[in-house]
Amino acid sequence: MSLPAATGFLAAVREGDESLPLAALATAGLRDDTREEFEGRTVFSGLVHSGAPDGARARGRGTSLVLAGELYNREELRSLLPSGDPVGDAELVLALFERYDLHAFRLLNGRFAILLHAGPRVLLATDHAGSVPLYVSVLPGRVTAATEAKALRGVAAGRALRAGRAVRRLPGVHQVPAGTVLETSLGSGTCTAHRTWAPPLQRRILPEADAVDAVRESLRRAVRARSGQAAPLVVLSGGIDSSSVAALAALGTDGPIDTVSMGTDVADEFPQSRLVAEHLGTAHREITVTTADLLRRLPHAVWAAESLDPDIIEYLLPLTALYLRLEGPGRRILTGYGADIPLGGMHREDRLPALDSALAHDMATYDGLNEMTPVLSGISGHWSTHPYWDREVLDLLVTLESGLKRRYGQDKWVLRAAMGDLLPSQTVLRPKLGVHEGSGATSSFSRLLTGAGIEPSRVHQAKRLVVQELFDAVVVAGRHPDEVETAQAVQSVADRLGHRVGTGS
Ligand code: AMP
Ligand code: PCX
Ligand code: MG
Repeated sequence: MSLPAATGFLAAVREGDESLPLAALATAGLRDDTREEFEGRTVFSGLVHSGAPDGARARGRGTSLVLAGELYNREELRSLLPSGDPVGDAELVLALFERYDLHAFRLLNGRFAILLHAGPRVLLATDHAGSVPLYVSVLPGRVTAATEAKALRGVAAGRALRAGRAVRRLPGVHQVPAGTVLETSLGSGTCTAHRTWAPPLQRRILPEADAVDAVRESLRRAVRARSGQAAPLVVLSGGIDSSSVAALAALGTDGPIDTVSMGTDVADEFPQSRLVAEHLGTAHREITVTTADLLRRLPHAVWAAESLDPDIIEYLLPLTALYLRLEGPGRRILTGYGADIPLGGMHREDRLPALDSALAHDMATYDGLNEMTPVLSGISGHWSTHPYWDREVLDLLVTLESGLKRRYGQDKWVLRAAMGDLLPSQTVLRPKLGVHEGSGATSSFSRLLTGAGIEPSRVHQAKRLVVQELFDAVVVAGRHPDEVETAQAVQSVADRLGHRVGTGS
């Protein structure tokens, strides 16, 4: 099986046998809706799956669990249990829960969202990075949760939870924080958040060679754990992050892996990615999206990511457009996304204190941005995964002292040094170019706004408002993004901003 058993869910636990309208998710795939009774409680689960939904559910004595996503340290986890026991990831987590209770979630390295019901307790768990978003609405006797906020629009307004993050204009809907188990008591609806992972604050000192070896080995394991049975597909920009993932995936796969690079009519990184593809002998494809089509995908990016951050939406826009162009059966996609956060790659100056500050800030603020949501590729039936945000890789990269990250005038030095022998030297030395720059997404979006009469100084503010407008349409109002026009949202924002200037308010 190349995709996880389930890639998304909507689930509910009710006291009594109330029925529940099971709403649609943007994540594409087969749908399996199940209803089970447990001593006066009803558990519903609607899964988006790829042919074997049973692997995403587990049932014990008075307990049940649904899991969207996958685990990356299965062997380690199995070693904690009597041999030959659980098969699927859902069963594995439930068996660990029986042994460790909610502390089981501290053991997991994965990309998942989980609802676990154990008698009157309902636990909602995210992975360390919150990489599979999880939303919840809680009322006494009723807990409803989903991997997409829009699936909870029709649910009666839940109570305000201090333990979660309120979602814009969806009263009573909260997002479960990253690396958290939210423990709910079904009868009273009270919630307690238990943190299961936190970004490390300390920094480690390692000799160059040890740091380089550790980075190479941990990244190799993360890529291997994510590669699946069939050849994976790597979304390749030809930068050091994605090229390293492709190189390690190729090293661990019999036969060629697949790579794909996207560009637009204004910008692409085709020559740089072709160089890597040829070096690694991958089956490589180039996909060109016109700028008009790229901008038309803004509602889809917001629909999938459910993010209100205009910068994040700009990074995700070209990837959304790329995934939507990948036809055929669902693929397992590896990306280099996220490397720049623990390595300070977006930071373009030489001073270490500034690099450390940027890193500390990024590690303290990633939660809730949804930049690694699987829904981005899920809307076209694919499954994406991010080796740099593997729990072990991330712990290592964050903690390395910043002098290993910026060294000899290079950014992300430790990664470049670790991959030196597997990639062309041009690739190893290539300076960072963000996906929003390499595809022209930032400049195209800016031009769209200035073309609508928005002053350059207000473009960033206008982007934020356009994203909010799109969020209100495709998440809050539940409209399909094919029916929502970017141009209309831009016009409405231009009118609002114009009006404010005109009236001086
Ligand atoms: P970045 O860190 O900005 O290069 O982008 C994050 C990730 O998105 C990269 O590591 C690649 O996996 C992917 N990506 C970026 N640009 C492209 C592109 N032009 N074509 C395909 N994938 C890309
Ligand atoms: N990236 C980064 C992520 C950047 C921003 N996220 C954050 N600070 N939480 C990466 O791939 O690491 C680019 C384009 O660079 C997206
Ligand atoms: Mg990158």
